[in-house]
Amino acid sequence: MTPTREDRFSFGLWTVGWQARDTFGDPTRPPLDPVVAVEKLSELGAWGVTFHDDDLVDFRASAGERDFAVSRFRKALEATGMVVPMMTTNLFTHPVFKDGGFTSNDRGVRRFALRKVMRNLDLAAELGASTYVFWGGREGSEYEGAKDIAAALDRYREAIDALADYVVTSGYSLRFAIEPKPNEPRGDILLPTVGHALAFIATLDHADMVGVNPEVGHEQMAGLNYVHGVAQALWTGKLFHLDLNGQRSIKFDQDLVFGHGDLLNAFFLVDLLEHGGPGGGPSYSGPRHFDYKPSRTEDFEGVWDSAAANMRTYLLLRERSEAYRADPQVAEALACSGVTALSEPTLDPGETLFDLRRDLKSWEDYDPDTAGRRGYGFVRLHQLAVEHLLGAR
Ligand code: GLT
Ligand code: MN
Ligand code: MN
Repeated sequence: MTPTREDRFSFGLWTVGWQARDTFGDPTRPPLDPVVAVEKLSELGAWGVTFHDDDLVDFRASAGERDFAVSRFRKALEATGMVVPMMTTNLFTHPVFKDGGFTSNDRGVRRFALRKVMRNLDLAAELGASTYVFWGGREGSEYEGAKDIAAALDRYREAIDALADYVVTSGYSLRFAIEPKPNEPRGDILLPTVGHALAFIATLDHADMVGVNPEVGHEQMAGLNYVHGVAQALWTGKLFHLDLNGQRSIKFDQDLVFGHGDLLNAFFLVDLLEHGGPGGGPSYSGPRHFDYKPSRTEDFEGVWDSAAANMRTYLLLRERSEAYRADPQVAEALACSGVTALSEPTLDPGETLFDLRRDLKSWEDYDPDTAGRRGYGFVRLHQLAVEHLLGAR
């Protein structure tokens, strides 16, 4: 269960570097040097590190300070072999963004936000990142009357279209991934779920280069099933990246260690990512990215323990999912439950609904009462998953 580079585990600098400042309390940990983060994560077996512009160097820093920070960071990457698979922009901390970046009611703020993203896109291309994430935590409102939602979506689209155009024109090979979240810090955030984001993406000029970055806790905050959201993103070819962590039910964003929330959902997630659906649906080959916050109670030892825990839990779940898949009783239960039969198209090849109307077996001779008495055996199937998860099989 030792992570290797092939596992493609990555962490945000803002995760292990979180100083644990919350709404009610001061930081409980000192700042963490990004270079130390790279070195420690590398030692633990991670493959990549991701960051916001301001995680590395404050956006108000001078050109000299910025160059110095970037070159130190680059040296740490070269020395460890760590890569930067994804980068993103902080459009939420500074007061200028209190009403949003791309969708602020203030046009000057919107133009400033575009500039802040552009300069970091240049750096992302320079560092070889392949994905650029957009988490619009401040794009939203507390009051219905305070935001014209149609106009805000127009401005959001305008921003993503313009930035995609900038990437294409600059010859960068970056793809965008929109990260949904229902609320926090705003009362309500635009593009609150995977479904909203997918519908928005379909309206974009460069829809082909924009996908989603779903986070476990964010879907669960909305009471949604993360595995279902990820499966639909995979099905549409839009799972460009993902944020793994843990969440306990509908409450504030907890950002717990992966698996420390809904463990069964995490099991089925790993099963889906690694193998695709039971009927052979698409699987995922991108980074396994952890976006968690080491709990406020932890010192630095706890920070590194929790970073390692994310990867170890993923590997344990992967091993459990392989045992589940290889179990002949599971195969039999899947068949009895009709799970695998769902892959068969409902109509025969070339068959139309006019042909179906002539098939007496489909209506005239079909007995819905008999069909309605069928047991699906889903509980037995699920218990097999629980037993594999508990190591009982
Ligand atoms: C922020 C947020 C995360 C996002 C990050 C990307 S920043 O910490 O809580 O979910 O993925 O901007
Ligand atoms: Mn996230
Ligand atoms: Mn989160």
